[in-house]
Amino acid sequence: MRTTREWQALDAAHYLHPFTDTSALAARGTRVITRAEGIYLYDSEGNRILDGMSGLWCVALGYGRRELAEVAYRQMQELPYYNSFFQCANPPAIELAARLAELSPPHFKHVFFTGSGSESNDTFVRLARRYWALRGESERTVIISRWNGYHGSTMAGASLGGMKAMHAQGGLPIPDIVHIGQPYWFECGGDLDPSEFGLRVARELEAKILEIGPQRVAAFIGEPVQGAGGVIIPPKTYWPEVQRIVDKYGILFASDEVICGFGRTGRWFGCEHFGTRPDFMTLAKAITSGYQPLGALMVSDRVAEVFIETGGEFAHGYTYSGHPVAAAVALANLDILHRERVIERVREDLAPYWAARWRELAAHPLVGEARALGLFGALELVPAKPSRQFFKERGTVGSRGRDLAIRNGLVMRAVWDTLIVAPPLVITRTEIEELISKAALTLDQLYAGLAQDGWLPR
Ligand code: PXG
Repeated sequence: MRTTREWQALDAAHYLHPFTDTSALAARGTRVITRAEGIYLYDSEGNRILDGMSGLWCVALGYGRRELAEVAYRQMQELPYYNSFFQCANPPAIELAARLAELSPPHFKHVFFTGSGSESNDTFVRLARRYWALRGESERTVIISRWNGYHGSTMAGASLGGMKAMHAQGGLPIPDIVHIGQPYWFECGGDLDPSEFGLRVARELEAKILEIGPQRVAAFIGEPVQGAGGVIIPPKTYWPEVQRIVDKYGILFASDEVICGFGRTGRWFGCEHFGTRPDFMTLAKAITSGYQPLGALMVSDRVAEVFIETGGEFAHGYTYSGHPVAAAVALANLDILHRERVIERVREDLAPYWAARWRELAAHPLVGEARALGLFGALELVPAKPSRQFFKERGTVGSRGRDLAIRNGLVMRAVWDTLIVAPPLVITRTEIEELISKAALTLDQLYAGLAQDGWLPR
């Protein structure tokens, strides 16, 4: 085995990391994660770290599930790969298609397989535009999305996303993708109460449709809860109003379930938690608990019927669409989610406990708001409560908090000055207590450090 220093040197010499400042990382040295068990990661220095982010929002069942490894091993021996292009399929992919149809809301019976969330969203863009073309409305090409949404890193995924820093690199968004405001009350709500704000921001969708011309709008896409944007839980009024508007204008609606899908909210899908009726669901991440890369696009009957009845080839697909090993692992992952009643346990037992404990962190002088839903958590760090003003150099305090958390043995993610967590769905109450106490310790240390450095009002 190499030493940490050797790995860091090789990494710095050759490895370009996603969403990373390469020279800063090279100076600091990458953290090498060597193994994991349950909800804990172990790095090459032997540190044990509670994984508050489920890998990257995906490891729902936690690490070290032998059953998933064995299924992959057997499938690799039986049939490691074959494509789904030339009138072929394989048993795990067929079984998974049927299983997803069974799990999804009843108006979903068809699925298109991909290798990731980004590819699922790209597939949505192509399918939505093709749907309108098949219906003889080929001028309907515009897709409406939201600022600060995250839908992936491919050209279409990053275009749908509302991250301006991503658009600035590489000439995005691609044509006919436009953005409206996000339901982020803490930052954007001003003097409105959350429910008024939820309605106001939902109605930006209607205003945008009218501005573009309803006959030009193909679809709207949104995450039920924005994950990478900072665990933004919309006011209760938001989604019903969005649903009313997409229904009124008959435009297609995609629920990006890449993070919310498979139990994060306490329901199988985030749209079920919020009561919306999307035409598409984009899936990835926890579909395999991250043990294999896999994505999928669920297609509603309304859309699938047009494709099937009109016929003709949909000229789109990936080498790994319907990968047999990924599909076999997904099936086993879904079996375990059922057998261990993981999602029911989140909904009925863990989520209420989690929400109560997490929201207590709002008593800390640095925390302007502590949001929780299902097994999501977010802390808004502010210099002076109850004002919802952020720190001046936005992002510095959050990163400092995240670094302290790691030193305390807890992975949290910083989105500017919002600290977020989304632990594995199999976390226990005792482990929740450990997570909360590590988060509280981190807040205390951060507060003391900021006070010392003159960041806090006296
Ligand atoms: N949609 C949503 C809602 C996502 O969160 C994607 C699509 C894209 O999935 P792929 O599999 O192509 O990465 C995502 C991915 C973060 C972070 O820092 C979040 C994601 C990816 C990378 C980083 O929170 N989510």
